[in-house]
Amino acid sequence: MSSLQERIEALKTQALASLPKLSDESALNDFRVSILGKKGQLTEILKGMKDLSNEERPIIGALANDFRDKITDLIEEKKQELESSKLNAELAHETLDVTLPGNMHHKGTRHILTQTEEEIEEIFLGMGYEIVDGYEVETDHYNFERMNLPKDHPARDMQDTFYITEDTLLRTHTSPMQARSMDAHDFSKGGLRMIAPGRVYRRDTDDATHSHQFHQIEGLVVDKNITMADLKGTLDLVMKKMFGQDRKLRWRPSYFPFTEPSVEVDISCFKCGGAGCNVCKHTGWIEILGAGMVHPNVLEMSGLDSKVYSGFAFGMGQERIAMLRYGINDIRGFYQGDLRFLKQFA
Ligand code: 2U9
Repeated sequence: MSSLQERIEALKTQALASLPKLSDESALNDFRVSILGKKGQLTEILKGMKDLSNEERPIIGALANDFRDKITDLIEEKKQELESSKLNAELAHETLDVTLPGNMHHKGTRHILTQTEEEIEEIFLGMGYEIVDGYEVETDHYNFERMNLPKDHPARDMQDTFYITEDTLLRTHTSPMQARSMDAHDFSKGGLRMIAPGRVYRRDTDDATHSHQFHQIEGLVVDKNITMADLKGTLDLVMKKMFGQDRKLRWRPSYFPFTEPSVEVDISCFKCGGAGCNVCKHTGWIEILGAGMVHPNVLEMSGLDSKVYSGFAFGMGQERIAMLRYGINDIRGFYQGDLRFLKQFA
């Protein structure tokens, strides 16, 4: 037997004995390099091939190739074995106990005023109204002048507010958005139907029923031939959707500078049906909103001919609606962020 053959056999014996003892991938890699690498033992042995006779060379070559193929296969097998036992060990270690209690995630809810607003918006969207969001900081012009409340008008006293400059203020109603919408609307393409929900401000002393900030939803319809019958029909439908199909509406004359004629609207009590209870203060009726036909001056200030165009407008307070509905007796609850209050309306 040539010495190369002996060396290959010896290497094979030694390699086959060591391979099963390897316990990790890094040791396996070192093992591979020590045999098959550029400076590995097999490579070193094969350098002696050049000194062999022509008869010996193919025999030793075949032996070396067999050994290289076998050890390469065995190394690959060992690699797979090490990988799967590593994975099994990790899986055994990371076992998930599905019986452990989870972490509680507290789910919030929309604020009761948001819920009230969205419910009313849905009703008007269904009737083809636009919803217009707008500025809380307004000009004197849009908040008062355009609402037919010139500088010396006594009704300004009821809507005193917070002034930023002499001409810039926190809006006292959402009406400026209606005026802005009228300005922007192209009446040659048809009438305007819109509601403007949002926060408004007034100079007030906060108590259970008053707040210096509250939320309104105002509506406006302007087109040719709009009459009080349209106003009555619309509000009758909306109030029935909100408070029940059995509701009756009562219309009382009133005064607002921006509407003429103006009305205040009561609904028959949704709790007692009109017999008298604590909700309706034993009158059978609940004051729910104000409304009227848009004052000709207000139309004219938007550039509309009040002999051709007419409109109706209305306004209601979101807090008042929610308070009546849910028996809330202190308006301050809406703004304090107390979860005990808010969670009741989940
Ligand atoms: C334009 C023309 C007319 C809006 C109107 C009321 C009647 C009204 C109050 C209800 C309770 C305010 O929240 S509240 O205090 N609102 O009674 N609002 S008519 O009239 C308009 C608005 C804009 C251009």
